[in-house]
Amino acid sequence: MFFLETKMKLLIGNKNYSTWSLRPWLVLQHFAIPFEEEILPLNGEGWKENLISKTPYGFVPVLVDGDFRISETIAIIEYIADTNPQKPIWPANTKMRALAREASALMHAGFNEIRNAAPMNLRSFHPNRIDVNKIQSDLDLIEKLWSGCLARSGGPFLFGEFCAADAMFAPLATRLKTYDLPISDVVREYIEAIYSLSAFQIWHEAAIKETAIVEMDEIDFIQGKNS
Ligand SMILES: N[C@@H](CCC(=O)N[C@@H](CS)C(=O)NCC(=O)O)C(=O)O
Repeated sequence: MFFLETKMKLLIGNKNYSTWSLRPWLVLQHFAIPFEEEILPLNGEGWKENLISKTPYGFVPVLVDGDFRISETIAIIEYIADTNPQKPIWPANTKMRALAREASALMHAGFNEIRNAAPMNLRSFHPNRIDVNKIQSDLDLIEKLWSGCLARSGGPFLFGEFCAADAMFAPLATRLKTYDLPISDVVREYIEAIYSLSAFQIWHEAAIKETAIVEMDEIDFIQGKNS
């Protein structure tokens, strides 16, 4: 008897802008888990209605595995890890795994200053546009968290080898670079490790070819709105 194994599908937003989509996509790609992707644009007429019709709650990413659909980035990554126990998606050591989940939870629930002020925009470079005073506490937390993890693991990633926690922080790493924010050498080196990852490079290459504009993620729009 033959069983036709269907590939999982990840529904994602525009690669230039969609931070949440990048995270599970990186996990699937880096750990060589077969998947297809479908882009649901976050721009253009009727984009939200399209999202609502194709996703459980109107947001991407969503992982589709046969007739099963799961949304929320953390839940998606946990599902990928549970269904691929042979892949080191989380650190093997129980305490390190707990700390990697702690870091991921911090990212999922926090860093609102920098998220609001400096949207991911992979094809752009916007130095001197962000008022650093307004995001200083997030920058301090990044320094503390990342340098602590890197000192403990020895790098190049937060827990040594690339894991789900690095995928969670990859969009934040791009924001630090895009807006040329003040960071230590340790943090700069970590950002370079993310940019050197072949899975990230594949996403990045596709992102910078995109031409669609998501206004709410453009710094001119955000700063115009807030001024
Ligand atoms: N908490 C969600 C956040 C998902 C999210 O906000 N996704 C954005 C794209 S990066 C989205 O779908 N935006 C559509 C909207 O704002 O209506 C997760 O963890 O996946």
